[in-house]
Amino acid sequence: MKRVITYGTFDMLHYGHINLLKRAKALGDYLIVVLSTDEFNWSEKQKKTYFSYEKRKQLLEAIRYVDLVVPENSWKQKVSDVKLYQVDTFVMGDDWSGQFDFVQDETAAEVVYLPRTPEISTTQIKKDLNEKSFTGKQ
Ligand code: C2G
Repeated sequence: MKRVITYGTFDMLHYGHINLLKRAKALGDYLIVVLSTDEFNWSEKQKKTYFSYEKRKQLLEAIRYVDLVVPENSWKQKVSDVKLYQVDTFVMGDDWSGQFDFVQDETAAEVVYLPRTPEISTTQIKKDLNEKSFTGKQ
């Protein structure tokens, strides 16, 4: 069984996230998503998520590509996660390209960066919604 792992906030789940999860799962048989907790998002990424960890976890668990969702509490847990879950492939979108190559050096896992889906992001969704509500334009 080939195990794949990926990390993220996955707030306001959108098709860019789904595209990533679908391609990550296609690289193996079992996909583990390590989901940033609310505290981690706030303290480490200065992100205030729209949905709580529990809600974001519930959404991810409903996706056919996702087999397990566990919490991300620290930047420093990746190597131990990969070893703990006996991961073969570590996947991230290419906005992270090069940032996690150390995982390949310190574990048996291969690190893969996948192209991001263009033109969609949680930040963009929030911006568009704010503008529409402000101008009243549809
Ligand atoms: N993503 C994508 N295309 C988009 C938006 C996001 O492929 N249009 C990918 C990102 O590259 C990432 C994943 O979806 O691999 C989750 O994105 P975020 O929730 O924004 O995750 P991020 O804040 O980058 O957290 O320790 C790593 C961090 O937890 C990653």
